[in-house]
Amino acid sequence: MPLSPAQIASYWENGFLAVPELFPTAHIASLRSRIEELCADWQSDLAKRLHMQQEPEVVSGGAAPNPATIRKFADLADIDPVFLNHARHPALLAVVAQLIGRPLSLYADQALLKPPLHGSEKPEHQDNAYFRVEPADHVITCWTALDDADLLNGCMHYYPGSHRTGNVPHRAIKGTPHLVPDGYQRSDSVAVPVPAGSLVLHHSQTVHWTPANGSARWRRAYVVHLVRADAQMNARHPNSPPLLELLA
Ligand SMILES: O=C(O)CCC(=O)C(=O)O
Repeated sequence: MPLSPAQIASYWENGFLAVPELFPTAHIASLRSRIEELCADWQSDLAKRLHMQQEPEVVSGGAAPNPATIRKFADLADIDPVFLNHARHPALLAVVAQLIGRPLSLYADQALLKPPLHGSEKPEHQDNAYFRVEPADHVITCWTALDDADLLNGCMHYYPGSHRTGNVPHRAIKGTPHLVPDGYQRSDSVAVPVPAGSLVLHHSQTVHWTPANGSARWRRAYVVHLVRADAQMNARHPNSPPLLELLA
Protein backbone atom coordinates (compact mmCIF):
# COMPACT_ATOMS: atom_id res chain seq x y z
CA MET A 1 0.00 0.00 0.00
CA PRO A 2 1.53 3.33 -0.99
CA LEU A 3 1.73 5.75 1.94
CA SER A 4 0.95 9.37 1.14
CA PRO A 5 3.69 12.01 1.60
CA ALA A 6 1.57 13.33 4.51
CA GLN A 7 1.60 9.92 6.24
CA ILE A 8 5.37 9.60 5.84
CA ALA A 9 5.90 13.17 7.10
CA SER A 10 3.61 12.48 10.06
CA TYR A 11 5.64 9.39 11.05
CA TRP A 12 8.88 11.39 11.10
CA GLU A 13 7.27 14.41 12.79
CA ASN A 14 5.36 12.56 15.53
CA GLY A 15 7.24 9.26 15.77
CA PHE A 16 4.20 7.07 15.09
CA LEU A 17 1.63 6.36 12.40
CA ALA A 18 -1.63 4.38 12.33
CA VAL A 19 -2.64 2.63 9.12
CA PRO A 20 -6.25 1.63 9.75
CA GLU A 21 -7.52 -1.81 8.66
CA LEU A 22 -4.46 -2.71 6.59
CA PHE A 23 -4.82 -6.48 6.98
CA PRO A 24 -7.65 -8.70 5.68
CA THR A 25 -10.12 -10.01 8.25
CA ALA A 26 -9.18 -13.66 7.53
CA HIS A 27 -5.50 -12.93 8.18
CA ILE A 28 -6.28 -11.35 11.55
CA ALA A 29 -8.68 -14.19 12.42
CA SER A 30 -5.90 -16.75 11.80
CA LEU A 31 -3.50 -14.91 14.15
CA ARG A 32 -6.21 -14.59 16.79
CA SER A 33 -7.23 -18.25 16.64
CA ARG A 34 -3.60 -19.43 16.87
CA ILE A 35 -3.16 -17.24 19.96
CA GLU A 36 -6.32 -18.74 21.42
CA GLU A 37 -4.86 -22.24 20.90
CA LEU A 38 -1.57 -21.21 22.53
CA CYS A 39 -3.40 -19.71 25.50
CA ALA A 40 -5.49 -22.88 25.89
CA ASP A 41 -2.20 -24.88 25.93
CA TRP A 42 -0.54 -22.52 28.38
CA GLN A 43 0.99 -25.39 30.39
CA SER A 44 2.61 -27.02 27.32
CA ASP A 45 6.31 -27.20 26.44
CA LEU A 46 5.51 -25.06 23.41
CA ALA A 47 4.21 -22.26 25.66
CA LYS A 48 7.49 -22.43 27.60
CA ARG A 49 9.51 -22.24 24.36
CA LEU A 50 7.48 -19.16 23.48
CA HIS A 51 8.54 -17.53 26.78
CA MET A 52 4.94 -17.29 28.02
CA GLN A 53 4.46 -14.69 30.75
CA GLN A 54 1.49 -14.53 33.08
CA GLU A 55 0.06 -11.22 34.25
CA PRO A 56 1.87 -9.76 37.33
CA GLU A 57 -1.29 -10.35 39.38
CA VAL A 58 -0.79 -14.10 38.82
CA VAL A 59 2.97 -13.97 39.40
CA SER A 60 2.38 -12.28 42.78
CA GLY A 61 -0.17 -14.94 43.76
CA GLY A 62 -3.20 -12.63 43.56
CA ALA A 63 -4.98 -14.61 40.84
CA ALA A 64 -4.97 -18.21 39.61
CA PRO A 65 -3.26 -18.81 36.25
CA ASN A 66 -5.54 -19.74 33.37
CA PRO A 67 -5.82 -19.14 29.61
CA ALA A 68 -7.26 -15.68 30.26
CA THR A 69 -4.42 -14.41 32.46
CA ILE A 70 -1.58 -14.59 29.91
CA ARG A 71 0.24 -11.39 29.12
CA LYS A 72 2.83 -12.35 26.52
CA PHE A 73 4.44 -14.86 24.15
CA ALA A 74 7.68 -14.14 22.27
CA ASP A 75 9.68 -15.49 19.30
CA LEU A 76 6.58 -16.91 17.63
CA ALA A 77 7.64 -16.35 14.01
CA ASP A 78 10.64 -18.66 14.51
CA ILE A 79 8.46 -21.69 15.03
CA ASP A 80 4.96 -21.00 13.74
CA PRO A 81 4.03 -20.31 10.10
CA VAL A 82 0.95 -18.26 11.03
CA PHE A 83 3.18 -15.63 12.69
CA LEU A 84 5.93 -15.95 10.08
CA ASN A 85 3.32 -15.20 7.38
CA HIS A 86 2.49 -12.00 9.20
CA ALA A 87 6.15 -10.92 9.48
CA ARG A 88 6.46 -11.55 5.74
CA HIS A 89 3.10 -9.98 4.81
CA PRO A 90 3.66 -7.92 1.64
CA ALA A 91 1.45 -5.05 2.86
CA LEU A 92 3.45 -4.79 6.09
CA LEU A 93 6.83 -4.87 4.34
CA ALA A 94 5.72 -2.31 1.75
CA VAL A 95 4.68 0.15 4.46
CA VAL A 96 7.87 -0.34 6.48
CA ALA A 97 10.17 -0.05 3.45
CA GLN A 98 8.58 3.32 2.62
CA LEU A 99 9.37 4.55 6.13
CA ILE A 100 12.83 3.15 6.94
CA GLY A 101 14.05 1.66 3.64
CA ARG A 102 15.52 -1.81 3.11
CA PRO A 103 16.99 -4.48 3.44
CA LEU A 104 14.76 -5.53 6.34
CA SER A 105 15.14 -8.28 8.94
CA LEU A 106 12.99 -9.43 11.84
CA TYR A 107 14.62 -8.14 15.04
CA ALA A 108 12.04 -9.58 17.50
CA ASP A 109 8.36 -10.46 17.73
CA GLN A 110 5.82 -10.85 20.49
CA ALA A 111 2.12 -11.35 21.14
CA LEU A 112 1.08 -8.77 23.74
CA LEU A 113 -2.23 -9.76 25.28
CA LYS A 114 -4.26 -7.75 27.69
CA PRO A 115 -6.78 -10.26 29.03
CA PRO A 116 -10.24 -9.00 30.02
CA LEU A 117 -10.09 -7.27 33.44
CA HIS A 118 -6.60 -8.72 34.18
CA GLY A 119 -4.48 -7.01 31.49
CA SER A 120 -1.98 -4.75 33.27
CA GLU A 121 -0.54 -1.39 32.32
CA LYS A 122 2.67 -1.25 30.27
CA PRO A 123 4.46 1.85 31.55
CA GLU A 124 6.31 4.44 29.45
CA HIS A 125 9.41 3.33 27.59
CA GLN A 126 11.40 3.63 24.38
CA ASP A 127 11.93 0.32 22.59
CA ASN A 128 15.51 1.32 21.83
CA ALA A 129 16.26 1.35 25.58
CA TYR A 130 16.15 -2.44 25.14
CA PHE A 131 17.41 -2.80 21.53
CA ARG A 132 20.22 -0.17 21.40
CA VAL A 133 20.18 -0.23 17.58
CA GLU A 134 22.14 2.47 15.74
CA PRO A 135 20.99 4.49 13.97
CA ALA A 136 17.75 4.49 15.96
CA ASP A 137 15.84 5.51 12.81
CA HIS A 138 16.52 2.04 11.40
CA VAL A 139 14.36 0.04 13.78
CA ILE A 140 10.58 0.27 13.84
CA THR A 141 7.82 -1.36 15.86
CA CYS A 142 4.84 -2.68 13.91
CA TRP A 143 1.91 -3.23 16.28
CA THR A 144 -1.05 -5.04 14.73
CA ALA A 145 -4.41 -4.89 16.52
CA LEU A 146 -6.05 -8.31 16.68
CA ASP A 147 -9.07 -6.84 18.51
CA ASP A 148 -10.57 -3.38 18.38
CA ALA A 149 -8.26 -1.41 20.69
CA ASP A 150 -9.62 1.60 22.56
CA LEU A 151 -9.23 3.64 25.74
CA LEU A 152 -11.03 1.07 27.87
CA ASN A 153 -9.17 -2.09 26.83
CA GLY A 154 -5.67 -0.59 26.51
CA CYS A 155 -4.86 0.99 23.14
CA MET A 156 -1.44 2.47 22.35
CA HIS A 157 -0.58 5.93 23.74
CA TYR A 158 2.29 8.03 22.37
CA TYR A 159 4.23 11.17 23.32
CA PRO A 160 4.32 12.96 19.94
CA GLY A 161 7.82 14.02 18.89
CA SER A 162 9.51 12.18 21.80
CA HIS A 163 11.66 10.18 19.34
CA ARG A 164 13.46 13.43 18.49
CA THR A 165 14.98 13.76 21.98
CA GLY A 166 17.26 10.74 21.41
CA ASN A 167 17.64 7.78 23.79
CA VAL A 168 16.66 8.89 27.31
CA PRO A 169 17.84 7.17 30.52
CA HIS A 170 15.59 4.37 31.81
CA ARG A 171 15.54 2.80 35.27
CA ALA A 172 14.29 -0.70 36.16
CA ILE A 173 11.04 -1.05 38.15
CA LYS A 174 11.86 -3.55 40.89
CA GLY A 175 10.06 -6.87 40.60
CA THR A 176 8.90 -6.23 37.02
CA PRO A 177 10.44 -6.65 33.56
CA HIS A 178 9.90 -2.92 32.89
CA LEU A 179 12.40 -0.13 32.23
CA VAL A 180 10.98 3.41 32.50
CA PRO A 181 12.18 6.96 31.87
CA ASP A 182 11.25 9.74 34.33
CA GLY A 183 9.49 13.03 33.69
CA TYR A 184 6.61 12.17 31.33
CA GLN A 185 3.12 13.53 32.09
CA ARG A 186 0.32 11.27 30.88
CA SER A 187 -1.70 14.33 29.80
CA ASP A 188 0.97 14.96 27.12
CA SER A 189 0.40 11.58 25.49
CA VAL A 190 -2.15 10.87 22.77
CA ALA A 191 -4.30 7.75 22.52
CA VAL A 192 -4.42 5.84 19.23
CA PRO A 193 -7.62 3.77 19.24
CA VAL A 194 -7.87 1.51 16.17
CA PRO A 195 -10.12 -1.23 14.83
CA ALA A 196 -8.86 -4.83 14.58
CA GLY A 197 -6.66 -5.34 11.52
CA SER A 198 -4.99 -1.94 11.83
CA LEU A 199 -1.25 -1.45 11.90
CA VAL A 200 0.25 1.10 14.29
CA LEU A 201 3.94 1.85 13.69
CA HIS A 202 6.37 3.66 15.93
CA HIS A 203 9.99 4.80 15.87
CA SER A 204 12.33 3.04 18.29
CA GLN A 205 12.76 6.21 20.37
CA THR A 206 9.10 7.19 20.64
CA VAL A 207 8.00 7.05 24.26
CA HIS A 208 4.77 5.04 24.57
CA TRP A 209 2.61 3.27 27.13
CA THR A 210 -0.65 1.33 27.36
CA PRO A 211 -3.25 1.39 30.14
CA ALA A 212 -4.62 -1.63 31.98
CA ASN A 213 -7.56 -3.41 30.41
CA GLY A 214 -10.53 -2.36 32.50
CA SER A 215 -13.04 -3.89 30.09
CA ALA A 216 -14.51 -7.37 29.75
CA ARG A 217 -12.98 -7.60 26.23
CA TRP A 218 -9.56 -8.88 25.12
CA ARG A 219 -7.00 -6.49 23.72
CA ARG A 220 -4.56 -8.63 21.78
CA ALA A 221 -1.76 -7.38 19.54
CA TYR A 222 0.92 -9.12 17.52
CA VAL A 223 4.06 -7.02 17.35
CA VAL A 224 7.01 -7.35 14.99
CA HIS A 225 10.09 -5.19 15.39
CA LEU A 226 11.78 -4.75 12.01
CA VAL A 227 15.32 -3.56 11.56
CA ARG A 228 17.39 -2.40 8.62
CA ALA A 229 19.72 -5.35 8.12
CA ASP A 230 22.64 -2.91 7.73
CA ALA A 231 22.12 -1.27 11.17
CA GLN A 232 24.40 -1.83 14.18
CA MET A 233 22.66 -4.02 16.78
CA ASN A 234 24.42 -3.34 20.07
CA ALA A 235 22.23 -5.53 22.31
CA ARG A 236 22.78 -8.68 20.23
CA HIS A 237 25.53 -11.08 21.17
CA PRO A 238 28.02 -11.46 18.30
CA ASN A 239 27.42 -15.25 18.33
CA SER A 240 23.61 -14.93 18.05
CA PRO A 241 22.08 -16.73 15.07
CA PRO A 242 21.50 -14.46 12.06
CA LEU A 243 18.22 -12.55 11.95
CA LEU A 244 15.50 -13.70 9.60
CA GLU A 245 15.70 -11.71 6.35
CA LEU A 246 12.30 -10.39 5.28
CA LEU A 247 13.01 -8.06 2.36
CA ALA A 248 16.25 -7.77 0.35
O1 LIG B 1 0.82 -3.71 23.49
C1 LIG B 1 1.19 -3.14 24.53
O2 LIG B 1 0.46 -3.11 25.50
C2 LIG B 1 2.52 -2.47 24.62
C3 LIG B 1 3.19 -2.42 23.30
C4 LIG B 1 4.58 -1.94 23.32
O3 LIG B 1 5.08 -1.43 24.29
C5 LIG B 1 5.37 -2.10 22.09
O4 LIG B 1 4.85 -2.66 21.10
O5 LIG B 1 6.54 -1.65 22.07
